[in-house]
Order: sequence, then C-alpha cells, then structure tokens
Amino acid sequence: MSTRKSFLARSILSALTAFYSENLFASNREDMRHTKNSALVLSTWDFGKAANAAAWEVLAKGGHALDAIEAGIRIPEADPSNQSVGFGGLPDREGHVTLDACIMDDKLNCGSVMCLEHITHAISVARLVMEKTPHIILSGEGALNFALAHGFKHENLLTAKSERDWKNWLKSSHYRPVVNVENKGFPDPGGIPGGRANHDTIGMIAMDNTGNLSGGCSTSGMAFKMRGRVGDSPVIGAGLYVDNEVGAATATGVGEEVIRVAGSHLIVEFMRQGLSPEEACKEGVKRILKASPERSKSLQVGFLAMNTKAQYGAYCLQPGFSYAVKSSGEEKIYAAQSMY
Ligand code: SD4
Repeated sequence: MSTRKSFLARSILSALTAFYSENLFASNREDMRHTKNSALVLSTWDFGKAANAAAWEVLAKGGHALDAIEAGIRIPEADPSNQSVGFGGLPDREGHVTLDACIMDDKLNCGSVMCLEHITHAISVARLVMEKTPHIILSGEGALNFALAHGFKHENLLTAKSERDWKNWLKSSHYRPVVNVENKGFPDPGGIPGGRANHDTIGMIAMDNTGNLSGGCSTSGMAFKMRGRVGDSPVIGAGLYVDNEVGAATATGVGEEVIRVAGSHLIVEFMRQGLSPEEACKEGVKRILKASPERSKSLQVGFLAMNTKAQYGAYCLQPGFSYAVKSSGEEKIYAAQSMY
C-alpha cells in the first residue's frame, strides 16, 4: 500500500514538475520578445536616415511595422538624387530603369516585383502583390500591368542626370560594380566614365510597439546591368527575410553573391541558433567570402539584422557600409564592421 501511495505521489509530483517547467519556459520565451515601446527601425546606408524618419511617424503612433516599412521606403524611391532606388535610378545598359522590390510581414506573408518599369513606388506594388494576388512574385510586363490596373501612374523614371551618366558609361561599356557608391562623399571610383556607378539599395527592417517585425527592400539594381537582370533585393530569403519568432535581416551590395548563399535567410537561421545579429551578419559575410574568395576582394556585400529582443547589428565585406537606426531613444548612423 505504502509503495502504491509513494508511486502515486511521485507520479503526481513529476506531472506537476513537467507542467510548471513547460509553462515557466513558455513565459521565459515570451519575456524574450521585446514588446514594451519596442519600436525600432533600421535601414541600409546613410540615406536610410530619411527613410527611417518616415517609418518612425507610423511606428511612433503605434502603427504596424509593415505600414512603417512601406512609408519609409517610399522616401528614397521618390528621391531623384538617389540614383539606385526608384525614380532617377540608373538604367540597365539599354537605357531602361528597371526596379526590384519586396516586402514581408510578421506572418511570412510576402510580395515581390522584379524588373518593374515606369512605376516609382515598387515597394507599394510588391505589397499589393502580397495582399491582392495568390502569388508572391510578379515580373516585367505582368508586374507593370498589375500596377497600372491598380491605379499606379505610368512614369518615365529616367532623369536627365541618369540618362547622361548612362550615355557616358556607354563610351566604355565597362561593367564593374564599385564598392560603397551609396555613401555621399565617397570619392569617385575613377576609370568609369559617368563616375559613380554602380550599386545601392534600401533594405529596411522594423519592429513595432507590439514587438512584431516586417521588412522591405527596393532598388534599381546594379547600374548598367544586362537587360532582364534581377538581383537579390526582390528575392525572399536573399535580399530580405523576416521570421517573427527569430528576427529579420536584409542585404545590400552585389546581389549575385547574396543570392548564392541565400543571405538574409541564412542570417535569420544563424540568429535562431543563438548568434547575436552582428555575429549572424558576420557569419553570413564569411559564407560569401568562402563561396567567392577572389571576387569578394573587390566587391561589397553588407548585411543588417535585428532579433526579437530588439538587438541589432550589421557586418560587411569592405569597410564603408553604414546603416541608420531609429528608436525612441536613438537616431544614429553607424559604420558596420567589415571583413577587410
Ligand atoms: C542588387 N543588391 O541589385 C542590389 C544592389 C544593391 O547596394 O544592394 N546595392 O544586386
């Protein structure tokens, strides 16, 4: 009898222990998510500061991270002085401005446009693809027709300045992506007529006050690329990835190298394994170095990430990649650590 009693007591005790430890862990997991005034937005490059300011207007009012991303990215898209995003972007080698963009929310919903022409706000079209179609990606003519059918205006995105730069470039037609042209004040690379070719992108990731994450990317891609070329920016998992249980990451730089290693997804998976955002970005950069040791010496790739605790970090191949941060306590531009 007494053996039976003690067996029963032990069983009840172990059931209670299992119940409490599971719920204790669950509540610890909950505590890990930063939710109290958690709003935070990060963007690639110095010009991310202005984009963050627009995103912040949404976040500060308690808005959803997805709305903040769209509002923020629309700023560089509309800025003709930014020759690598939206209106005023540098064209492909045949003179067409073609845009790539994608957006992703906290529920793994995502939308993307590739090689979209004549529409400034590619990010908004990507969002509509996500919300209004059974698909994730629309490209080229189909993406344009979809945008026009939803009331977007058909525009000429090639500004006089970008046209001039393209015509200058045609004199040599030498395609050589140049490191860090995104940063204002970076010296002209030289050797390339037309000067400041040739890449940059806005990648933005945000957490809202409920702790939910979203992200977006928008670019005109590598300047003077081949017609039809698509980079990493509209490729979910390459230029952008958001997993609300873990974190979000985005990429900038030579998209071919980012696609090869599924860069942003890789970084989210590194964070899932317990690495900090900066460590995860560094491991991502190392993977690129390993995949392309020779090419990596003369090209730029930068990664930017945040986790659910609202910690953030970045890493890049070459010095010079900067990122902009905005939260209730901070508005700053940081230089990312680099491999070289
Ligand atoms: C692309 N990743 O099209 C983009 C370009 C870029 O900084 O990010 N430049 O490959």
